[in-house]
Amino acid sequence: MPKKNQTLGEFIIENQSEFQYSSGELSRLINSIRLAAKVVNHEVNKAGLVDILGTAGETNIQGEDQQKLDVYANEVFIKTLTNREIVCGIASEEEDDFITIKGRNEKNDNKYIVLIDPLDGSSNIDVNVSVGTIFSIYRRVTASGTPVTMEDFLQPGNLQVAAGYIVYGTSTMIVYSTGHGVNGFTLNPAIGTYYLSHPNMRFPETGNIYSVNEGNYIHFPQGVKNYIKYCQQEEGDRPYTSRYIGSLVSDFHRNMIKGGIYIYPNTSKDPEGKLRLLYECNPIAYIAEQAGAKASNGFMRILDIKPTQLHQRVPFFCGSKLMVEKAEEFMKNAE
Ligand code: P6P
Repeated sequence: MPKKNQTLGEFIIENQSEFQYSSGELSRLINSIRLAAKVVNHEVNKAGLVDILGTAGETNIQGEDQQKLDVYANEVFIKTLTNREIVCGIASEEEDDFITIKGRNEKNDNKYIVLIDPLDGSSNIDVNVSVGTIFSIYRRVTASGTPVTMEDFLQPGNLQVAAGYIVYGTSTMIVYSTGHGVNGFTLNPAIGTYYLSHPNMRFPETGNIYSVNEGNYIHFPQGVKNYIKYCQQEEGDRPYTSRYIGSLVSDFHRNMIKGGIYIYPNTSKDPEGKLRLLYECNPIAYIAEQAGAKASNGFMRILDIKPTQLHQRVPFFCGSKLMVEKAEEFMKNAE
């Protein structure tokens, strides 16, 4: 049973036996994500100073080339995961194609692949609003010792062995699961240690917050329009509260603590939706289900979707079980 204020390192060691595969490697994988998150957090937290230090594409006062933070975050996570020699492949929102990583002996005999959105919501950085990193972990399915192929990355979300996110907010937290519930760790920046602050996180079965960009209302499917009107009606515990940060990790994290639903539907402008299946929706859906919530595309479980492309988009309805089921009811009735 997780103990409050346990450090992330102690938690990983104490619980690695629960992991059904070679636990040592997963521990090292989670540890590498922990380290990369600290490095990115340091840069994100001084983003406001970038104008003094030099903006992206220019040189800062130390004469270093200033990078866009999402490009910087991408490089930090790829370099950290590569140096730890745990993964045989990485896919990232910032990379057109997947990256093959050779192990110590120049062989491809590492077992895991990672898919990552290194800095989601990065447009919020310039306005000092919270952003996040999202990661998804699978075992490779092609033969060990051979280079990874697209088949290793196009696995359905129900085969994830671990997933999680880092939210760079009023505090920096890592929230992740290896299939035995969800735990949240808060960084104490003074000493660079993460402490178990949110043991065994459970998503409230219902709630009164809905998160959607209502500016797109006229482009929404009729079922989404009808559900939004339902949220706004004066009846029972409604009208609900509308809260939309514009950063998936932050909206999801708040809803997991308070109860609520996040919706990014397909629209007439984006017929497939905006969010990416492999490194945004699947990991968030994994966390949601591990915490007792639901995630669908409006009609079917996100984790059962068989991916066909690395950067494919899907409509996304995610949050409190009863709220997602009500939204799915409106989608079905509007068909
Ligand atoms: P819009 C950020 O770009 C993101 O992928 C999610 O984090 C966020 O919820 C959504 O897109 C915001 O998109 O179109 O409402 O600005």
